[in-house]
Amino acid sequence: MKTLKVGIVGTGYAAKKRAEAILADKRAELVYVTGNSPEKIQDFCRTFSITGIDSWQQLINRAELDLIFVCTINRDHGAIASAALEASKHVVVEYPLALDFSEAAALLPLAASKNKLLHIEHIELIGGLHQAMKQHLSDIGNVFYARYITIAPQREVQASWKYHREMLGFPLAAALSRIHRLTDLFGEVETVTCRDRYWDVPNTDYFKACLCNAQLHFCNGIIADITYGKGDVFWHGQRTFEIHGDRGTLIFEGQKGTLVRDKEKMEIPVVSRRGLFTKDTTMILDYLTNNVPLYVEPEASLYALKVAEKARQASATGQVIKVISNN
Ligand code: NAP
Ligand code: BLA
Repeated sequence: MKTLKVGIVGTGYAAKKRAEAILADKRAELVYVTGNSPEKIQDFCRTFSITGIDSWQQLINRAELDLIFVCTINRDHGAIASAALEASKHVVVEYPLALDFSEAAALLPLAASKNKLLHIEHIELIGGLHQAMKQHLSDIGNVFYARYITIAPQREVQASWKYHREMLGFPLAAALSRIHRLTDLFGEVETVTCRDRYWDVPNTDYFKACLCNAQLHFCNGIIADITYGKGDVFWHGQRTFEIHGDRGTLIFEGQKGTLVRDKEKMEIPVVSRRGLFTKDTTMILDYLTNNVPLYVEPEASLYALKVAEKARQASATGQVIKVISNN
């Protein structure tokens, strides 16, 4: 069997996790990497004994490559994925597929026309928290309300892509897993409201903190609140997911899960968040070598991105925005 030759765009956390996973799997061979700075590319090449390339445009056109991992800043995902598909490569993108919904939507038919894989990583779905939540959803009766809060305080915020409006994108598109966890559990969304706020660094596109608060009204009547905040205005970190049903409540605080019912309070074990990029990489190679179906379809990621786009419109206009499934 031919080994799949792989190129990676990016040298950060996700890229390193991918490189480790590829090196540990005989079905693939890591060949090239490119990134944002020569020093980081060089370090990466030294660590993984591979070859550095100056630009992503050159990398995706290397004839010997079969598979490209897009592990760079959100702003560039769509352009790189598009060019890589045009060059007839299989493509894996760390979420989001693109920041712009229409740009992302065009990539699905492109992948199909090229007969190539387009996989958008959504490691949150294969993580312990989501699996535990799914497993226990039937224990709480009819769900009517969910609340998902992630707040990450950060002292001395540096000028990085994660605090830059264009490079990061709209917070709920950038942190797409927040919406995606909910659409995976509860299905289609009818309407969205949203407010966001930035604490800007004057005269730049950088900010030191942001807060984004959306409410999703699902077609089945469930209401869900999403709060996403990060930066130097926050002093207490939080990662809380609550689901309220008419027979019980599921509460996850960090990795600690609890089921509350009547007089009963039961602890729910949650598997750690480590190893998810490896799991995702293994499943990609299972698909490409043995046709084993992947755990998520690009359509599901695209739908979450559509809801994020509607949330962006809601916050820009202050209006309730409809999310209609056929546009
Ligand atoms: P990261 O560690 O900050 O790495 C970011 C990469 O982008 C680095 O190679 C960095 O290069 C490069 N970069 C920074 N500024 C750039 C610019 N202006 N132009 C071009 N490239 C630039 O971030 P990460 O956590 O790996 O995230 C990468 C992607 O994976 C993001 O889309 C993120 O949403 C997604 N993702 C990450 C995780 C996770 O657990 N980390 C999970 C799901 C999805 P330099 O260091 O040389 O600047
Ligand atoms: C998601 N983690 C992300 C994303 C970024 C980071 C940029 C994508 C955007 C988002 O959903 O917010 C970055 N995460 C970090 C950084 C740390 C971190 C810099 O925890 C610093 C410690 N990711 C990691 C580490 C783990 C990790 C160390 O960098 C866990 C051991 C897991 N990150 C992780 C998971 C997701 C994610 C599971 C998917 C999002 C989710 O679960 O909802």
